[in-house]
Amino acid sequence: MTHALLVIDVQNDFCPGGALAVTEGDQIVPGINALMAEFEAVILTQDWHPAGHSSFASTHDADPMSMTEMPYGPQVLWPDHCIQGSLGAAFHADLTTDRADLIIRKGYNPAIDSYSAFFENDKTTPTGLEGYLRTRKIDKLTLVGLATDFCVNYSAVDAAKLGFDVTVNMDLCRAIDFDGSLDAAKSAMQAAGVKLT
Ligand code: VGL
Ligand code: ZN
Repeated sequence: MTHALLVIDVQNDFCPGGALAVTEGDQIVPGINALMAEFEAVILTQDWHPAGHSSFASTHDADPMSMTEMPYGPQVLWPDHCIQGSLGAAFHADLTTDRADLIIRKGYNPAIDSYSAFFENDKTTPTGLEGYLRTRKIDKLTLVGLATDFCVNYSAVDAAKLGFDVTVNMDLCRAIDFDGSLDAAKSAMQAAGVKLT
């Protein structure tokens, strides 16, 4: 089996001081860097939204963390975050990016959010990551990063549904944990056959 490490959204806006800060989001960085040596491939994802993105509360004159209905289903409205080219969208300064074979960006479609590294939130528009992994014969994935209950969860569940052997290293993830989202995410990942360690 060819085993890749998939590092989800370790970006300034998800770390303390950022626009959508995840508690202790920065504390996982040294452990992720150390883990990279154990994998045949390292892939990083980067949340990458245009200004005025449809997932931003400000775009709808709504309160951050409120819900809206999109053509593809319910959507949390977030504070503006990870705007293309901004410092908030940059990787945490201590994250080792040199080991990355691929950096995959997501959330660039103005009308559709993309939590998963595989499909946008309409669950049909692909990011291209599946094809990349299959053509490189990568069949096993370990996921780490931010946030456990959103982008890690959606990526892990999609990967399992696509037939990859998927593990989430929970020690090297941190959650937003909003409205029961962390418990729901753990259940969803387990139901999809994702191993949580
Ligand atoms: C994420 C909310 C909005 C994440 C990205 O990386 O988990 N969460 N955009
Ligand atoms: Zn986002």
